[in-house]
Amino acid sequence: MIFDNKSGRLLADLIEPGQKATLARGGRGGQGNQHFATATRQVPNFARAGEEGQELELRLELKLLADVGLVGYPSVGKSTLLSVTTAAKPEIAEYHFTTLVPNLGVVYNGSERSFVLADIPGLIEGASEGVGLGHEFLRHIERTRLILHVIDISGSEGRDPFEDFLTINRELAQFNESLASRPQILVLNKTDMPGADEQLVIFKEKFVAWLSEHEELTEAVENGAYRIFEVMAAIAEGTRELMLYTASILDRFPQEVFTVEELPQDVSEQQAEPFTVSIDPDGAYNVQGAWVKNLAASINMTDEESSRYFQMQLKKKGLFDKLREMGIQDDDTVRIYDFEFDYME
Ligand SMILES: Nc1nc2c(ncn2[C@@H]2O[C@H](COP(=O)(O)OP(=O)(O)OP(=O)(O)O)[C@@H](O)[C@H]2O)c(=O)[nH]1
Ligand SMILES: [Mg+2]
Repeated sequence: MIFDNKSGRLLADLIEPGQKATLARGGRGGQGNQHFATATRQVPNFARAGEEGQELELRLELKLLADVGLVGYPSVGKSTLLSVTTAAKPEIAEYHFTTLVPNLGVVYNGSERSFVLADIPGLIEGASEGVGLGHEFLRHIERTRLILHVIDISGSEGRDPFEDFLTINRELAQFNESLASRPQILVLNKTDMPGADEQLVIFKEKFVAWLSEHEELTEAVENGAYRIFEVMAAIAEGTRELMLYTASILDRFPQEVFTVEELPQDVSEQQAEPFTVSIDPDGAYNVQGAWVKNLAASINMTDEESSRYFQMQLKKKGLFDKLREMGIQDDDTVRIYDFEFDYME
């Protein structure tokens, strides 16, 4: 995604390989002195400098293009899930924030639709305000169609699994409302651990109550989201069913489309006024503008032919008409950047 750094406007959103966008145009090229050569003037003393191009300060943002994103607390088993369902080999360990950068894998499901699965670093409370690592990576799941919300259902780290679910959802909402409304599938992992069975019962009760309070999710539920899958990622138990199901409902959920704003004007429009004229305190007529500046810079004023060419260009662009309109008199001074000359009707 390419943003204008000053205004923050999104100027281009490149999502296909090889896609291109022109954001700043170059100026018209210059012409060397040979361009002005004639039979009698083989080595002209003047050339025309090129026009200035457009300048823009851009901010480029990389976003992974995954269909499905894995989110959850640290150490709940996101990377483990990625490793048993794709060919990716992410690092897996029992300490928090094992995953430091997002990992991608492709889930192949035989004849079912294959899809790209993104594993991002664990989120913790406060991630959207910069605590923990996850905030940096949430943008990578902004384009996903579906989120697999992984939860340690055994509560092995002493947290309440349902509170985890709510906390992570709050994190998503704080980062971006549209991420909060991204349909989810709940992946209750570590069902092999002590305590998991009891927690499962409690979790499901709370979840059913929660769902009934969220009418805005009805459509997503009807399309197959907000189902619970119980897995043991470590031994790939239940993971194949999970991925087959994910593939089967994926295309019911669209990928978020970002609005690209209109490109800035091109150079010719930007320089529609070739010059502006103002009157300096000393009474001189001051001519300014990119076009005239370029022209003046390219002219060798000591060369008679060159200065004639310069005057002809100014006349063509209507400078003298403009000066007359402003009431210029013979012997008044005209100032064009480094040059000054006396006006003579
Ligand atoms: N008992 C049990 N342990 C599991 C299961 N799945 C994963 N683990 C373990 O949980 C720990 C964390 O797993 P990871 O896959 O690294 O967790 P993560 O969510 O990617 O963690 P971060 O990258 O730190 O956010 C590892 O020690 C895994 O072996 C499971 O089904 N049962
Ligand atoms: Mg991980």
